[in-house]
Amino acid sequence: MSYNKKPNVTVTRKLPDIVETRMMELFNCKLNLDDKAMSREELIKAVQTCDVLVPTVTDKIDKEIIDAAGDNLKFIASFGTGVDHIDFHAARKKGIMVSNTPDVLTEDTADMTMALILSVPRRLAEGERLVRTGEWQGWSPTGMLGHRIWGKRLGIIGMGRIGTAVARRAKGFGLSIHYHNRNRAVEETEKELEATYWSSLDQMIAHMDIVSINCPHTPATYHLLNSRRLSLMKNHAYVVNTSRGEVVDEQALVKALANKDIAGAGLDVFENEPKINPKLLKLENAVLLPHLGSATIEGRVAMGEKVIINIRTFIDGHNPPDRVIETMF
Ligand code: 8YV
Repeated sequence: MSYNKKPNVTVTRKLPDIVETRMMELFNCKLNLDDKAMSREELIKAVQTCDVLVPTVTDKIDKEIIDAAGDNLKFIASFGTGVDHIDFHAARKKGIMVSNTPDVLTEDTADMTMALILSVPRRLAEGERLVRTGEWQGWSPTGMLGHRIWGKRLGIIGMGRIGTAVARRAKGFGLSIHYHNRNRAVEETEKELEATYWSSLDQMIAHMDIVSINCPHTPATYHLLNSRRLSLMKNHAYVVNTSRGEVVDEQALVKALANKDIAGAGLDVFENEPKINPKLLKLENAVLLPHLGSATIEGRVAMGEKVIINIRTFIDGHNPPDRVIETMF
């Protein structure tokens, strides 16, 4: 596919100014300057008129929307790494290519994962609340005791780019690294991280002090951490999720937290975000963040640059560097 004129590109959300400026120079762009998430009707209208759609995680590009697309829509250049908001198979069937923005948010997301790994056992958010509400009575030898990080076992579910970056950080904090992944990591990585591979997720979960979810949400990982698996965890163990809410059965997690079947959870993502299970809001042993994993200006500009490169290569008739392929699911 090669375009003689500037392609019509619809961007569904407000992107950093520098990204939008460059996109306006290169493409015939429809931007969303007031950043109000587009309704289904608006999305359908958009796919009927644009050549390229740039959605984000907040747009559900399902089969119905893809089927409504005009013949001109040939490329969905998503702003983000996860592509679970797009029905990839419906797109492929219609000859629409999909790309994402991997790599550039790896370190930021790993930082936020590490922040949650530290925050939950050390009761950071609880402590902050105590100070802000004026209820802090001063230091005491037994006040607000948490649990030590150093020497504990971290089990990483999904040892891809982000999982590996989490492991590198965690090793520096004295955690021993354990992981479960579809494929075993290369020997070099295992050696560097002194990582132990568990082919059985159930076995790994049962032995960990902290479990971090770093796998993508796919049909195979939906509710991977369900009530059965949560019940295998130790009572003193913590769950951290910076991937997608759907990987955890949130109802089951809330129950496990409320019953103290597990000790706590650090969540940056939720099953029905931005709606949060009200029971979760009441739990002191949960640290809750508003999907901040990749929220750095550097990261978001780099994601925008990737979107631009993917669109440019596509309209020049080449394979976009971050083309999403079947085997990712
Ligand atoms: C992004 C993310 O900000 O890239 C991802 O998969 O989860 C986020 O950090 C978001 O997806 C942007 O669309």
